Amino acid sequence: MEKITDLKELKLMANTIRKDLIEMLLEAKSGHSAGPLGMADVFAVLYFNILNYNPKNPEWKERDRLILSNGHIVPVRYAAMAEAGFFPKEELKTLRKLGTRLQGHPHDLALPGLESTSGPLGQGTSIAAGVALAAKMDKKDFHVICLAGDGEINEGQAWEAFMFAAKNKLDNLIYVIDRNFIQIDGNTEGIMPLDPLNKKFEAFNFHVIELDGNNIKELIKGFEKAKTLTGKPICIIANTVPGKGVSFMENKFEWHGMPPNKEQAEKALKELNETEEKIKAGN
Ligand SMILES: Cc1ncc(C[n+]2csc(CCOP(=O)(O)OP(=O)(O)O)c2C)c(N)n1
Ligand SMILES: [Mg+2]
Repeated sequence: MEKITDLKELKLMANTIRKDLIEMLLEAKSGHSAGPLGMADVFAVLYFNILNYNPKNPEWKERDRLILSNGHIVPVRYAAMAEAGFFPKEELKTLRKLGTRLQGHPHDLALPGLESTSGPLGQGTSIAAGVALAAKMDKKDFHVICLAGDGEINEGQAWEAFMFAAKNKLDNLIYVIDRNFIQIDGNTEGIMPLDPLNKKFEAFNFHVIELDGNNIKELIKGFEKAKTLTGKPICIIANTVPGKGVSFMENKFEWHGMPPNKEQAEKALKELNETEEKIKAGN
């Protein structure tokens, strides 16, 4: 992959991914807005700084594995993959269309570069733990990065997999939680309180790193540190703002599973274009 180290370039990439997202969701007329926008910085950092992969050879055996457990945020992965050269950007407009490779939830067999099929929440944790254990048995030194939503870990299956990962000392597993405090129908702490989440993961024998998931510099530092930790699996609690970058979507759970209409998309793109100019000007 082509590594970008310049922070400004990475910020611009995250902003471009956000613009791609708005255009895709408008065209699809259905899909999720808040989670993907909130995770655009994480995806810019993963695909352009952290992950080892080859877009021209997606099955390369030594690649890092990115398991997307919260499958509903997959549009942000498609946008990052298109920017990274896995497929042409025009294909982004086929999101959720009949026969597309870009299904509303990731279909592993449809699109090279996805690592698992997901949508049913909780399952990706088990998949990732299994892949990490297999990597250890095969003496491979790639990392397995699993992304999950905070509401997602209401699912008991996730906690079974955490115990399994800790028991097997899967220090090649980096489990990233999108800590955005929303889920499908409200605030996470009102529906099923998760805090103190850091202490829960410590008690489950994970290394814990907490960071601002919308801060490119902190993300790079956090992932780099995570790669050096040993003896236990790693949990990165990434505090993000759902809907980040589009002011009228920020922190509103109603945007969990709703696309923008034409007027809203125009407003969002105007805002993101202004942000682009600000980043270019160095603010
Ligand atoms: C097993 C299962 N139960 C319910 C759903 C429906 N569902 C999809 S996303 C979601 C909310 C998950 O919350 P979170 O992971 O925090 O996602 P966010 O709203 O932050 O994007 C729910 C309940 C599902 N996909 N799978
Ligand atoms: Mg959430």
